[in-house]
Amino acid sequence: MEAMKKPTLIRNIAIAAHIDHGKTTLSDNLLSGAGMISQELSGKQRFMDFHDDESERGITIDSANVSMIHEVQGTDFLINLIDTPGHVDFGGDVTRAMRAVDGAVVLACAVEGIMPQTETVLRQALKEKVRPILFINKVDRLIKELKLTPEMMQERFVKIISKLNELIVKIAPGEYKQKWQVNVNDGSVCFGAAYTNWALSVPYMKEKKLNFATIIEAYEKDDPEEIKKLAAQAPLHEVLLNAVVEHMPNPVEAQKYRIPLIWPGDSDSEEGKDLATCNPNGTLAFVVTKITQDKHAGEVCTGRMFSGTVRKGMEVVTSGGKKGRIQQVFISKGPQRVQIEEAVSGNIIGIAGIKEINVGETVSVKNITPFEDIQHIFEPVVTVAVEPTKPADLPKLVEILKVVGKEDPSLKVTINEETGEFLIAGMGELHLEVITNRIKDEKGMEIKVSPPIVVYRESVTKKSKEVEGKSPNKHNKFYLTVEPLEETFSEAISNGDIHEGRIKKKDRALWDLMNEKGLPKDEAERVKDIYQGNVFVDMTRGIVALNEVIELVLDGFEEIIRAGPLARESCVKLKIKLMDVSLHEDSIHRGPGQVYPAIRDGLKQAMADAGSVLYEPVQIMQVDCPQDMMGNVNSVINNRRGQVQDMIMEEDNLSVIAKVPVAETFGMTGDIRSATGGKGSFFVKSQSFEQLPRELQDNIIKNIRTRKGLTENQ
Ligand SMILES: Nc1nc2c(ncn2[C@@H]2O[C@H](COP(=O)(O)OP(=O)(O)OP(=O)(O)O)[C@@H](O)[C@H]2O)c(=O)[nH]1
Ligand SMILES: [Mg+2]
Repeated sequence: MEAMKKPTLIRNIAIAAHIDHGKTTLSDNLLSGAGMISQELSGKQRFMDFHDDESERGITIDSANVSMIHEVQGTDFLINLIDTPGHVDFGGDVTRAMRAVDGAVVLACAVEGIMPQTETVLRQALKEKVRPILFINKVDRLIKELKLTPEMMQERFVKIISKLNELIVKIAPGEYKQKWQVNVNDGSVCFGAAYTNWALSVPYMKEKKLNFATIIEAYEKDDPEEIKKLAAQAPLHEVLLNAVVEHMPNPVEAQKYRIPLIWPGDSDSEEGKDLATCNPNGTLAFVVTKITQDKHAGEVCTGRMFSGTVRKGMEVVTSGGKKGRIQQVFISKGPQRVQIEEAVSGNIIGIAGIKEINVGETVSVKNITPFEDIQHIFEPVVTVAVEPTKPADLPKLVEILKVVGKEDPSLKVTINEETGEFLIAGMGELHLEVITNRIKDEKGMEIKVSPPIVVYRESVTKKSKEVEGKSPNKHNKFYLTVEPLEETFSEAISNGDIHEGRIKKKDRALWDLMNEKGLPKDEAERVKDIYQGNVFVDMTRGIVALNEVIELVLDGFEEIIRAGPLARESCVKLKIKLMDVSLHEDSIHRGPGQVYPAIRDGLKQAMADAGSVLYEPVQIMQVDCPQDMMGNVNSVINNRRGQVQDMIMEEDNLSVIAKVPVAETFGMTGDIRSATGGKGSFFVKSQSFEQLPRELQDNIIKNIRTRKGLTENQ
């Protein structure tokens, strides 16, 4: 494994696509090409879907990684590959995988083309400056099922390629809109059939004198031996991995432009230079992108080495402030792990021995600026309550939930103080079903699970008057206003252009950016905190001793954001301005016990005056079905408070684009199936929060408050 020691010989890639487009089949076949699983079994064995529930359901739930060697003209390259899930409920795993890689092979099924989740995974890749190339899969179906001629096949490819390129223009940052266009002539587009193990690209066809007719002929003979011959002439692994080596950046090239995006530290510092050059002799920097529990090794962290060398026995610190010693260093081969002595920058590896670490954290030998948090596209909006069947099992359940929450950072686990139930929030019904089943089957714990409910958000509709928040001793007064945050600014926070956190330094560049994103200039210069999509601005001047209490003020602000006044759901899109303050002269009388309640009181009043409202999660979804089923599909949507936004007809297929509140989507899979005689399916395109219809608000607030056991004044 010489290539492992030379970053320029490494390529780190993710396989990403819409559900069922063939990612795992393709990954399996790349492995068999590298001699790691038998040729006969690949495509059928599902080596990369090694969890029991994955093979039972036939879908990928966890991303899995594997390292393999690929030779190009006498040089061995190391390919570290991550197979990612396609179902939107497991999209968090895709986002996290993108931190570890520099390139993504985006698959598109030749029949279905670019689907909603294709756009989402592309977005996830480009957000981390991960370069996409395209693989058009299931080409056999164009020949066998649709009986297309070579010309028609080409037409279809052109359509898929242009659609992807349009999306790249739309989503990619700046210069990459053009630089990262995929092109059939240079080989950054390949096509084939993962299932039968062949692939082609235009350069490869020229080199080997193959054309579309060759493929069609092979299929027309209707003899499996002919397809095997085709696979021998144009082996999938050779064609695709050649393209990967040629078009994907190696870690040294990639880190030059990725580090400024994902690492906020000083680029002129020693560490900054090590990271930008992927220096194997530099300061250690390893970012955790996945944590799994292993019976023998304990907690295993998989992640990306961005600089330095990690060795067995090394003493390290995490960005969470924990110390540990590296007990093992691994490379992964799907379910197996192979221990190695050391690994240099540029690799994707596993390490064991550090406890109390979370996904996203940075591991080093000293305190260095940690990497940016990994920003997820969707938030967990569906919740179930769980409790042990036997009350005596409660402590064990607490331990299990800790592990579950760590292995899957897309989950949010909280406890309902009133009822003692645990609330698990996840991305959707399927996500929670998988997680609660794993608690039962894999962790061996009997639990009762409630039906799913959605989470809400609190916000305001207009600007409040200036209100006075008074401390219990009446000596400290805070004058506040609250109003809806500028939409453009809110977007800039959610897409990561503006980072969250408290702002202590004078930072002209940041002020300008905030102004450009929609905050008035005088406010931008006075922002003190950006928290969960809300902004706190200090408009006061020259208040003596305010700097001594400002951290407490911000604590109070964040507390209200986490649990708003209407129903203790978290707040979004608020701009809170501190207009004036009067403080007790003696610091003893302006401690946390005085400041917190004053801020809470002020914000509650201000929000009530600003017309507080509840937001509910809504999904934009695409329902695909035959055209004559339009009426049936529309009535399922209408019965669920949904609105049809668009209908696209293509050949015999109809795609209905609709907006449906998440609270109304439970059980929808079954309804669509029966409304379409099994021929329809739906996919989530995007998700956001929208104001709940007024007429539902009072009732829903009442229900949430009862569920949470809140009294009138809480
Ligand atoms: N006809 C045909 N079927 C294929 C091809 N590649 C994969 N499939 C089939 O498509 C289905 C989905 O394949 P997977 O590899 O599990 O797809 P995936 O993208 O990993 O699915 P998720 O991870 O759940 O999103 C399986 O039934 C495969 O056998 C192909 O080239 N041609
Ligand atoms: Mg899969």
